[in-house]
Amino acid sequence: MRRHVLYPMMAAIIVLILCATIIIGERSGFFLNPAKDTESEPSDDKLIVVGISQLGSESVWRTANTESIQNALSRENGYFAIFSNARQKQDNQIKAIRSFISQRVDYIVFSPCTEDGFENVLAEARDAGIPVILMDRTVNVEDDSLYVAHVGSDMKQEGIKAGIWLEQELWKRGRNEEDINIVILKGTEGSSAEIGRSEGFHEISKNHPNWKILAEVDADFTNTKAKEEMGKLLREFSDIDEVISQNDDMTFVAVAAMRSRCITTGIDGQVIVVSFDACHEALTMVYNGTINVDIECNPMQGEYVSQIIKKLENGESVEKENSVDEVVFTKENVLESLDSRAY
Ligand code: GYE
Repeated sequence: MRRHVLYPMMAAIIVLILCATIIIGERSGFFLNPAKDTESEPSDDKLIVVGISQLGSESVWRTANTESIQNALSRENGYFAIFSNARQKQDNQIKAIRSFISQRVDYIVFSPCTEDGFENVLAEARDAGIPVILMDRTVNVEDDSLYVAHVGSDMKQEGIKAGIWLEQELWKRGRNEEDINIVILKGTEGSSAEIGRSEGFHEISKNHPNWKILAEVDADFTNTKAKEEMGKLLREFSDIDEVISQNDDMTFVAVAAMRSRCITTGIDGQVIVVSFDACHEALTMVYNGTINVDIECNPMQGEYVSQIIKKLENGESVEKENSVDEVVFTKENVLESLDSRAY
């Protein structure tokens, strides 16, 4: 064959071989950035697979809690997280946990909407050899080997803090002998957050016969339900001295409902307002004086959960109860935390 025919043919064959190599290489992942794969992110089979069953997205607090766990259990940190939002429905949580069990995840992180009703599904997880870590709320089970650890707040302590704050406040105002009419907007009935905060507050209120609890209503930790319930309470009672609202989202609408009826709240107002959670917007209202006190509940629990998983991976033992640090915010101490509050 002549050279002027042979050379172009050889060149074409080489180009074809190169193209085929590139295509095959790309499909097999050979040309993926090797530095990224091997150095900054662990390979898939080294990732710890975690099923996260979050109970819902009902509040600002919950959004912060979800972000915290998703950031902590990221791929860069060595995790493959499967996230499920139960939209405040127990059935959805049970389904999510069953699905994690059938996917044979390594761990389950679970924030239970209510305390009761999870015994069977937790037993299924334990039988499958999958450790369960409770985040935020807890469960009511006879056998506490159904979960390995709980990371969250001491909700009863939070309720006690609210009661003690009120005792001291009424004393300062010289109103400690006076009848004080109280209404309570409760969070989701049967959730450990509602049970603990209610029990804690009652533990203090029972020492004060002059504290008259006019009503305790379930407002589900949501602003929609709280709007409805607060409206009813304001129609029913014209002489409320104090509103205790078990989370900030409910507090916002309670304060707005009172304002729309020309009832003033807070430090110089007619109605004392006690809130829980301490998100940025509520802390701003504490600073402005429209909310008297906010009992902090710390949602940044993801890092603690991750540390527990890493310990279990190393075969180390872990504490069953892991409480997060929390503060009581009033106008006196709120300013120093206001700027840094990210949620
Ligand atoms: O206070 C509330 C949320 O369980 C502590 O749930 C949590 C509570 C929190 O909806 O805002």
